[in-house]
Amino acid sequence: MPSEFDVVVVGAGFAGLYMLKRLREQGWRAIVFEAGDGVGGTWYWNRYPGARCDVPSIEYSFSFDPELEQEWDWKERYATQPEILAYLEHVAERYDLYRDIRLRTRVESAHFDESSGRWEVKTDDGETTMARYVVMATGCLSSANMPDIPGRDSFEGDTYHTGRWPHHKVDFTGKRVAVIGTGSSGIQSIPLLAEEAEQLTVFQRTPNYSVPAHNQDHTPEYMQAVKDEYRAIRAENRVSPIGFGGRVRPAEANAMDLTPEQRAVELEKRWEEGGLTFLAAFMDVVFNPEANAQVADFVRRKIASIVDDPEVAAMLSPDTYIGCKRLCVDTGYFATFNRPNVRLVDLRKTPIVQITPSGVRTSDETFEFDAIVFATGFDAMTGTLLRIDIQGRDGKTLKEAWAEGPKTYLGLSVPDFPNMFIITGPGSPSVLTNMVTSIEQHVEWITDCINKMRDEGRRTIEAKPEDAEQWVAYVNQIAGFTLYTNCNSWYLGANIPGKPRVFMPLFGFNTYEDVCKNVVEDDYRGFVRV
Ligand code: NA7
Repeated sequence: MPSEFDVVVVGAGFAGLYMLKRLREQGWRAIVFEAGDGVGGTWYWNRYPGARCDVPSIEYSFSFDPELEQEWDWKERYATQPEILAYLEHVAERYDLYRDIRLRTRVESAHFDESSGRWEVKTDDGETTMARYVVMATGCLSSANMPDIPGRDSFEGDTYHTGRWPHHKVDFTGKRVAVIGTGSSGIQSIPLLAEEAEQLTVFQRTPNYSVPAHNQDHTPEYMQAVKDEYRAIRAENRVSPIGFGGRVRPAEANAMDLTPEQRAVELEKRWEEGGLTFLAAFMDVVFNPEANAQVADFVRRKIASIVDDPEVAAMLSPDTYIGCKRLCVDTGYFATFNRPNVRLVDLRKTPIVQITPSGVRTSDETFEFDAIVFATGFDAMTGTLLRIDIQGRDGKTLKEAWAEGPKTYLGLSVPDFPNMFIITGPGSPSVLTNMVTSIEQHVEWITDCINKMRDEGRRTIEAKPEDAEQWVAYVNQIAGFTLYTNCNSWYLGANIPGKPRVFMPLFGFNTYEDVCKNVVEDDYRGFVRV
């Protein structure tokens, strides 16, 4: 006999944990299925050396309970993966969530049963669960991308992916190590791997912009000052376009309205402050190519000043718009290339031809390695959802529905998939924001929505196809005002061969939240509710 619940939640990261807490408070019977051995989602899997959040720790945390934020002391400006994981485990224990979380249980399929108006969810332990609602709390960066390089599996040394790092300490002492990929995960791990490995060879396809983290320990006085003002900080984040940085000086001018000297002063100040809000130096950085070029040039000059060898500095200098791929935040990344045991290989000049049993062959050279680290990212935003066999009305699969790219209404709901919600799905601000702010907003919206369904005695809710079409067009129209669509980023699905190129996240958290509220006030405009 299948088990019966009101709601199945898939995933026990930030999103799944808060979803469960909230559902339980509202009297729903919910169960969470989680493939990992523990809670934490992204922060459970990404255990590579140097893994940290690039949003300040005091903001990358739950705001839903003032007591929780008062009792937790964040140790550093940017929290490490172990600290974030410990926080999420604390949350799971504090609210007694574990009793409704089934760990080591992967959801294989979710089919909507037309006659009962319920979802039939099958898990890899052979169990079937029926539920009125399904909430996909599956995360945006949870399906590791292992590129299909010829000979990949023939390598006889050790192979790692940053997003699937072992749970034990990996010791690279005395080893010849390759890193493939220079996104955020590569940029965070390379300085630490270089300290340990005998030789580190970095295979770079696209150079990336990175700004210094200037990470530091929090003093007790600083944490107390934050706690004294926490409510105000949270409120500011909730009306910010990126869901954090409410206390950071906002941009005051367009870059091109300033003199070169004024621009340099502002950029130097931001560089010294460190962090992602470097991009907020001027109002037009992500909108105006000329303004963007000023900021990009500044970073390229910084790279040239840090890296001793001009040829290596040139290889490390990005030539795309800054911010177009997610900006990275590092500790000593560029300086790492001054170490005698570190070498950079430019794959645009000499691509990888093959992985061999003993290493890597490029068009120019053969390398021998003891270990290869794939820092090659994720099938972002849609990968995890599409790996589950999800079927809505009339057996329509999510794969079919999204053949030309993801189509959602508000990033929350998909036509023909009634009573299924996605937390921070494609078409919502998600990865262009502080994920925790976006997650909280979605969890609260979904709970309010299904509470209202219950109050009104309704059985199903689903997005109207025409509203989803319009929403996708709107998301792309907004993206079109920015420079975000101009490079091969995972925002666009361009990192995965064959993936449709559609800009997936929506720029502007605060305006998005207003739209979500208006939809509700307008009697769930764009949804069919029965
Ligand atoms: P990213 O940012 O997607 O970076 C992946 C890197 O791997 C990037 O440099 C890619 O080059 C490179 N890559 C991917 N496939 C290949 C192949 N086949 N050959 C060589 N190089 C390859 O993933 P991260 O894990 O670093 O970061 C993801 C997010 O996590 C990040 O944005 C933060 O939000 C946190 P490319 O640029 O595609 O040429």
